[in-house]
Amino acid sequence: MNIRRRTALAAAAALTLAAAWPGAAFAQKKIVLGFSQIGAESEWRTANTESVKAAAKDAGIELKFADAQQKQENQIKAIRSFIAQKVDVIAFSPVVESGFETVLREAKAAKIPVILTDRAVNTKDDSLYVTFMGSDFLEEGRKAGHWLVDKMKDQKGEVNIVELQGTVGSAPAIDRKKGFEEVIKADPRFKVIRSQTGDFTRAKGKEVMEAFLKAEGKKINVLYAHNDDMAIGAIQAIEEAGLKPGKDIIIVSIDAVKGAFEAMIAGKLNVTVECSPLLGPQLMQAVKDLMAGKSLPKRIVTEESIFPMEVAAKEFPKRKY
Ligand code: GZL
Repeated sequence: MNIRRRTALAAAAALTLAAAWPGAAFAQKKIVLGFSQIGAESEWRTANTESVKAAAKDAGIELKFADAQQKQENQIKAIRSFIAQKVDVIAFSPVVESGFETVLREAKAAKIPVILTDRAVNTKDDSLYVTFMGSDFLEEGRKAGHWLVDKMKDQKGEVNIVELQGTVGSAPAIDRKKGFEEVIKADPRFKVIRSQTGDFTRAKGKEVMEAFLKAEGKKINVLYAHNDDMAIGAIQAIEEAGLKPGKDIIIVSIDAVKGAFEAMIAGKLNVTVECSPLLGPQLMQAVKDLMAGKSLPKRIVTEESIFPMEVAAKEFPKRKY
């Protein structure tokens, strides 16, 4: 039975009961949302979790929250558990783009709608999810590329770039790499001389940057990090190598979390492209609309900005994550 029919029947039943038993306070059945979160790998992810939990509370939605510790098998397990519990809606941020089709088919067979938040899945069958809400990662990569091309416009000679990629196979890592390269390929001075995953974490970002510095040393002009946490880890490695982050090595990053603003104010990070984690309110509104039988757009894009170090001190007090 589809959502629309189920909701109409529930409303009719409630009205009948209310008429037969006036004065009884019928508490509207609470919507139950099952949410599978990737983990707690970065400041961004922590802010995203806080936004989802606070918004569920404000919306009066019962939230069943599962943290997957960045493991796909844990997300699949959580989604199967939500299906078994017969939740009303399932939402999740897929840790990687592939490998979710089977479990999404199981949710469809159980007539439980699925909302993708933050990251997308790579599927030809878009009936497996109702909507995907989140950033345009390709555009974030392009913004990073355009900022760097402009920053280096008067620089003579080669611009040697090392790249810290996000989680292998994840939508943000794939598209931030693609969008950045789309822009810099127009100028032969720009060369990505090393590129490796730092898995979106500070610890791995530092470790990989140490290896880049050992291999390439003073040849490195620019670091492009797919998120601020890896950039902050890399900043530690650059300083431990006796170099000045933000000066000897220009650093371009993405997310615009608090740590990035603190690094820019200290002159150690040059720019961060905004990627908002504050998806909670939008998600709860989508859940409510879905349960009210409204249709949702297939894609809801979050509008975002870019913050160079020159504006960091002015913008920092206004930041919400
Ligand atoms: C982007 C999000 C990424 C962030 C990282 O929407 O999926 O995952 O850029 C986070 O900080 O770990």
